[in-house]
Amino acid sequence: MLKQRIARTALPSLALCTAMVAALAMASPANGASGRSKPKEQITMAANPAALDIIPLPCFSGSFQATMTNTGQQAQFADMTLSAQKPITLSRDIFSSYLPAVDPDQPVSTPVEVRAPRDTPPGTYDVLLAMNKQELRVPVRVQEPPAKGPGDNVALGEQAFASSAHGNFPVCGGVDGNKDHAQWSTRTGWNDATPTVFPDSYGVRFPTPQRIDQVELLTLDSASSPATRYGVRDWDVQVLTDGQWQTVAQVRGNTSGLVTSQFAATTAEAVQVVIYASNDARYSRIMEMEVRGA
Ligand SMILES: [Ca+2]
Repeated sequence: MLKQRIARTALPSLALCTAMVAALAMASPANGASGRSKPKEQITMAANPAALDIIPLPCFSGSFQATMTNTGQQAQFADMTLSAQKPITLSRDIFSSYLPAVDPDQPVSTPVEVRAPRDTPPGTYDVLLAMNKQELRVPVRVQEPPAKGPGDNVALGEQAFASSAHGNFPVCGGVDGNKDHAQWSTRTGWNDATPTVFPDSYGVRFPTPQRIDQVELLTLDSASSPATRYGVRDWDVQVLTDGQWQTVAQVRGNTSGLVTSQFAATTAEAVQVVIYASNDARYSRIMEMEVRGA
């Protein structure tokens, strides 16, 4: 069921400052009986957040939760189609679910990742959620990318990689610009997934070779989880030049939350740290890695 074509009806402007917006679908009664029929199909669509800001770099994707809720009196299957204005891309283009008719209503949600390729012009792009004859617009505001000139952090938002990544600690967390140790475990840092097994490695690849001479490594150092107990202890800093990794700095016996390694300026395609030990001998934890050049 629900295979009818999506009608692209014009939407009234929506108040988008709230955390949730919803559009109501109510199909016509199955027959023309006047005033007696209960609505058979009554499904709401929602997006949370209702609008999002993203930066056109590989590690700065955004996401929202797409939700369908059956507020009617009959269980049904529903198909939500998702589309995006080019060049924005989405992690899925359809969301299908069985929607029970229960009281209280039972929303069914799925995460949708939103990406803007590098060099996407700043501006507002539409993501559209459609179902039956209703449509919900999710504005995606593409921001200016951060400056990457001399002295700037050239790792910010670029493609991070790691030997492994623990569930809630994605590789992008170490290059997202968030250095608030109190927010550790909110996807703002990287943690490996091989407890007690070393070495681990974590790095970032540049879109074009960068002239660099400094790596700042912030390891976990919060009030409850100080670097002396949970930070990384021993690592090498390596740069990738002409496809070969070279060690340019070494750190041993660290107990600090921030270590700056400086080295002779070199042109690198990527930078990584190879971690040999942490202070709890279990996990490698990086809050942020910053890379700079003169
Ligand atoms: Ca971070």
